[in-house]
Amino acid sequence: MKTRRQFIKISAAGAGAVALGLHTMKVNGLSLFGEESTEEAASNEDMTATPTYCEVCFWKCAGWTYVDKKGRIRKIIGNKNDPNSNGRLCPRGTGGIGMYYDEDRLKTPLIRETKKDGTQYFRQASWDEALNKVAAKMKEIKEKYGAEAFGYFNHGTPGGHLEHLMRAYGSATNAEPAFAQCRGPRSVAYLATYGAFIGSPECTDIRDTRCLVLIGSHIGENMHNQQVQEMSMAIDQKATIITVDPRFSTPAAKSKYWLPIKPATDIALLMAWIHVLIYEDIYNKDFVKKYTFGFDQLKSHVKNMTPEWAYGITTIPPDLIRRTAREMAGHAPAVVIHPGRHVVWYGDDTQRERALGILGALLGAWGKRGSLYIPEAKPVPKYPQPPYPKPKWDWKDLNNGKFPLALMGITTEIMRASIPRYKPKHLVRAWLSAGTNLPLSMPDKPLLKEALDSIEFFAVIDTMPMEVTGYADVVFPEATYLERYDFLRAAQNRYPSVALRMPAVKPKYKSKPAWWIVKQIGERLGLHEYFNYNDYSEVLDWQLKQIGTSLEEMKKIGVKTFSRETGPIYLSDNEDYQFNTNTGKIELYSTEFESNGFDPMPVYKAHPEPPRNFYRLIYGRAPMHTFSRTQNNHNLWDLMKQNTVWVHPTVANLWNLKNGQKVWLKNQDGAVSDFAVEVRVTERVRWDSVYMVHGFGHSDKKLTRAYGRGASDEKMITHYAMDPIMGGTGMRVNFVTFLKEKPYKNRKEDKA
Ligand SMILES: Nc1nc2c(c(=O)[nH]1)N[C@H]1C(S)=C(S)[C@@H](COP(=O)(O)OP(=O)(O)OC[C@H]3O[C@@H](n4cnc5c(=O)[nH]c(N)nc54)[C@H](O)[C@@H]3O)O[C@H]1N2
Ligand SMILES: Nc1nc2c(c(=O)[nH]1)N[C@H]1C(S)=C(S)[C@@H](COP(=O)(O)OP(=O)(O)OC[C@H]3O[C@@H](n4cnc5c(=O)[nH]c(N)nc54)[C@H](O)[C@@H]3O)O[C@H]1N2
Ligand code: SF4
Ligand SMILES: [Mo]
Repeated sequence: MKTRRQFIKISAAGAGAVALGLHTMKVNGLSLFGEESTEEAASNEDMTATPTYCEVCFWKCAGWTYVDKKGRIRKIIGNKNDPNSNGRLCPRGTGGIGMYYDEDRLKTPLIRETKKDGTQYFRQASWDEALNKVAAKMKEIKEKYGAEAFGYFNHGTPGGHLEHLMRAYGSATNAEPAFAQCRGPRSVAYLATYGAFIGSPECTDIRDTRCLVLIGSHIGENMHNQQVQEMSMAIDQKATIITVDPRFSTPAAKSKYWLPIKPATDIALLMAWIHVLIYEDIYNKDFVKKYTFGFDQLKSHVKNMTPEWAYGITTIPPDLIRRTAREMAGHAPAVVIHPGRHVVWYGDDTQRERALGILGALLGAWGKRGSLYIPEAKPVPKYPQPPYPKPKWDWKDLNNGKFPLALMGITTEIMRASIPRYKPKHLVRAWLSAGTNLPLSMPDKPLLKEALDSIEFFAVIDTMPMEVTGYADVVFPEATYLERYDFLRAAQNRYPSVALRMPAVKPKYKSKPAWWIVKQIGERLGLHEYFNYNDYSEVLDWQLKQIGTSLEEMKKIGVKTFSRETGPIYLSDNEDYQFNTNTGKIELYSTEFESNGFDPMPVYKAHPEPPRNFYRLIYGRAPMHTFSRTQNNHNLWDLMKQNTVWVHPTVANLWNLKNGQKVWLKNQDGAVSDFAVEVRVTERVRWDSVYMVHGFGHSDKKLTRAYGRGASDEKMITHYAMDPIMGGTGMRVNFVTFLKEKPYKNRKEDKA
């Protein structure tokens, strides 16, 4: 029997918390160094500015890092030529310096050891020892079971470097939470409907829209920079905003119409809107005739999906459904039906995304000013290296014929394939991860724990002692984004642009960039031809020269924009456009779904209701934090230290809960929150739901600021609804109740 993989709280021994000896400087109200200020602000002339793009979230805004004469990072500001940021960073981006100064950072490589009494702990190791250990394990796995048995989880830029190593090694057994826990359903639905992706940054023409329709998307709390800026322009230009959300979100407060929908019923509302457009004859006939396929089938499909029918399901009055549909039609085609981003809600999410795509097509809201524009990115040539070997099997084979339209690996399936009792077609024996904190981003903790107990080996590349590093056998400390070269950012936008990230300062402690870590491992595996450079700057310089610039020039400008090569941003009226679908048209009726045995047009199906005394757990973002990665960043911690649980006053009365009272949450499967969370009594959430900001409730003590603050939504998500089309895990299918008494005794670490 294998011993269980104990979660190790990284020991402070030798990792010594260092007094920073730095003083506070405030930028946009953020204290950058986390201590009281006596320091004079340095002027820009006294500092050097180096280009970067932000890694605090995945919008990847480009900016400048300012370093003073003493070599200290003093501020990060946006790059004016960058379309993603227009020269302004969001609070998280400005506070990104806190990632560099965080004294809890991983400082050296660590290796798991087991004492005679069975307790496990981390020992500091040299880079050589840690790299040798991982390379030896990779060799062993490859010899015994094939490289494919080494699975990996990746996200963000470090994840990209890890992917390069693993593909060169021979494995494509990978998944990232950014697909099956985020935007996977959107990608699959828009590909089937329009033959194209929405992409990131989303090609939403919010800046010039007349009507913005937000289904859950909580822009303003979801701080994706350019979208927030464009929404505020749209508000200034008096565009109509329609927000559908069971919670009075930040955009709901700016909206002409707020539709406080009963959660899990959006498909019914969308189909009723489609009904109104068709049966009131206010859809865009020319567009539908010219560009779409399956209108007649759609028309008869929605015949009975009237606003009165939807009212009974969604609780939105028929009159309001009609008025909002007419409002959209009145502004068409300058309407943005926002496709959302984190869209794994109820397991029928690909169908809901299809409904959004269909609604947009009926309004002709595609390729027109103020709707969805046609984005373009600059293709950056691949550095000359041999092609990757073809794995004998990959992530697709682990789906066992399920989820036929999945475009990327499915996290939960790789976990299941790591557990022998599930008798997977291929057993995954070891894992690597970079840039993802699986214990806080994956539903079904028991599955993750069982998978971790089953695998032979796990190595993690991270910057912080996060929950994920606690389960690793080897931990590699990565340098933060401010201390490293990285891939070029070739963002899609109205105009293509490329941005450079370069080190502003040397890596602190013994941290190293991911590109260096994977090169070291690769070379130990004999994969030299895939790492045919000494420094990543050589790769960048070569790539930049292929696209008409150079590293030298980019160091001065940071961002280069290019002219478009694929045609105009908007479609002209007399143009004929072939969509990359089976029929060459926008498929209102999806031939792809039909041939795979799925409903060719969306159908509303009822979802389970909360049991008595339970409330649906819904969650979202707060402007000053990103997922689980920023809670320990002192700048952002200053702005928001914990989450709360939003409870409607009726429910608060029923339970006699007071504002600010601490409670524990328990879900339908008996999972209890690790820490207490404060109640926020507010009419801004429906009575049938409670709301929490995701990312809090950290359980690793080494996160000295974030530990024990608030509760983790993830801990309450033991149940999820799999999307049969692409494997997304619908996560808003859990119900929680309140515990007023501490559910555990004598726990030293409990702060409540
Ligand atoms: N319950 C619940 N689950 C969710 C969500 C939710 O709202 N609620 N959201 C979902 C969504 S939309 C997404 S996209 C995923 C995101 O899920 P993840 O990809 O897991 O993102 P994070 O939680 O931010 O974890 C990022 C990890 O990367 C580390 N990190 C940060 N910067 C660097 C770096 O430069 N180098 C390295 N090597 N590591 C770094 C952080 O310390 C952290 O451990 O989560 C999904 N899961
Ligand atoms: N500040 C900040 N910004 C971020 C991120 C971050 O971590 N921090 N992460 C980024 C990433 S990767 C992503 S994917 C996006 C995610 O951001 P979005 O794509 O905007 O995420 P959603 O899950 O749609 O938004 C949550 C909203 O959905 C509402 N909601 C819950 N249930 C339902 C329902 O049944 N129907 C409807 N109509 N609404 C419902 C909630 O009340 C909440 O207001 O945010 C991005 N921006
Ligand atoms: S939106 Fe904010 S956190 Fe995200 S990349 Fe831009 S500045 Fe950074
Ligand atoms: Mo996401």
